[in-house]
Amino acid sequence: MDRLSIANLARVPSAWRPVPNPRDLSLGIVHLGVGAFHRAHQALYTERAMAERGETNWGICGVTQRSAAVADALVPQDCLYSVLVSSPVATEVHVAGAVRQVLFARHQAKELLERLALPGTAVVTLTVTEKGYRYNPVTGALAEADPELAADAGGRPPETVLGQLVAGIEARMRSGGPALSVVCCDNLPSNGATLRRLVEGYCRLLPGERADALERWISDNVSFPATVVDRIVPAATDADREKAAGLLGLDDRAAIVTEPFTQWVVEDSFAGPRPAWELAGAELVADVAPYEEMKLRLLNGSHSALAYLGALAGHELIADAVTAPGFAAYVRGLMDADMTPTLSPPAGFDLGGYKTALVERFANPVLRHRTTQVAMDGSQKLPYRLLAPVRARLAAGAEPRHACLAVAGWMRYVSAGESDAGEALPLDDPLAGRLREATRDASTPSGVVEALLGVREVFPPDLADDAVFRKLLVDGVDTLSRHGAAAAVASVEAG
Ligand code: CS2
Repeated sequence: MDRLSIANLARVPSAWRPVPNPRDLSLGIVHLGVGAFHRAHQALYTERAMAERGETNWGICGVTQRSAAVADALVPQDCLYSVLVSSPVATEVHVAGAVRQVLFARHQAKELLERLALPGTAVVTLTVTEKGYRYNPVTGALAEADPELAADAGGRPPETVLGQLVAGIEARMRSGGPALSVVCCDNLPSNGATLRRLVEGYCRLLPGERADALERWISDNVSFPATVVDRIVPAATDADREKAAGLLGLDDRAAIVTEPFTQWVVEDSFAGPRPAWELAGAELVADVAPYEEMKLRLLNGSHSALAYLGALAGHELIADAVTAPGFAAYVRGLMDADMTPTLSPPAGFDLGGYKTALVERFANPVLRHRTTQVAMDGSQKLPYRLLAPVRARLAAGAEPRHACLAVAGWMRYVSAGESDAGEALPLDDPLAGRLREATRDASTPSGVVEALLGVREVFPPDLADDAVFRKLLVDGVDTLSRHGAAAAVASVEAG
């Protein structure tokens, strides 16, 4: 079968083809972390914004950090890829065309720095996952002792995201380049301010004079708008690629499947020009805060709960977990009892409708979103998704039983390493070694809880010392180990 490419685009039905024509685009955005999420989210908003405004200057240079796989899939097909927007009843196809170049940072560090310095590059966006920022998720501070950051600051061609970003900004400063907007599109609390702080922290790892000049230039010329992003985009599978090939009549090694829902709330604080994303459905607002906790706690917090408890109960997919007996009621209980009292949603917002829609989104069977994919990097995700609301509820004198069962689910997932039926569960986490080591000799529920509460990058001391929290966790791990996750979920609901 022929490969998807610009030359073969004419064979794709015209309604599915990208607008504007990819041939006409020049590069205006550098995106760090050109994975499935970016390609099904910001890249589509950008393409649509150009179409609405009749602009052609926002083509995207996508950067892949750790593996060349994305570049190997995209480059031979002129960076085109299809997005299959799938609900249980229909699939819409779009061949996306805004990504115009893909760089593999490890091998093309020089090209990346040059691209970041070019005056035509006005916006940098990032989706590098929580761990890509090399920070402490409890304090929000840069992991200053990280050897990779030190190696980048020492002058090797940068391999970390912060190293690449700051080296690019420095090249831009030296060449007298214009202002730059750096837009974090990862699920981090206050992601704009957080990224600014991390960038400043990284600058301070550089020799004194360079650090001072850079910090000044950044403060005068670089803005870090905050954003809230939302769209469920599972890692693509062979079945997805086969489906795309069947629809397109062309081989597409970079096809992705996503859900119809999409949301992007962007703080309108850009240092220079930007695509007219609002014409593509993004909400440009003065403050994203009211949207942020709602999304991170209700969607991502529930997602993590379903991932750990669902994987323990033997469910491969999030959709299987949420449709298993008791799980939807448990997730709704988690949202209503433990999350909602901690939120300040935008005025007039239909929170009940949002929560109902979330359970429906999780249940979309076409997505094939694996519980073990969402379970990845729990040490980075738990603090903002589950522990922050738990802390707020404890401070209000409540007993957040649902959320604590989810945290206990993570503890059981980490310490048992297998599901209730004895199937191995992968521990894919930057702290995996520490977590395994901490729980190796823990043989009782209280031993497991004690060992993991001692991991300071996950649990701040005041939370680890909270007696109510501890008791709920020990009860949770005990029930999970004796009766399994399905029974534990049912029992928390029964109260
Ligand atoms: C998920 C998110 O993998 C995960 O941790 O919770 O990627 C989630 O699908 C997105 O944030 C949805 O917007």
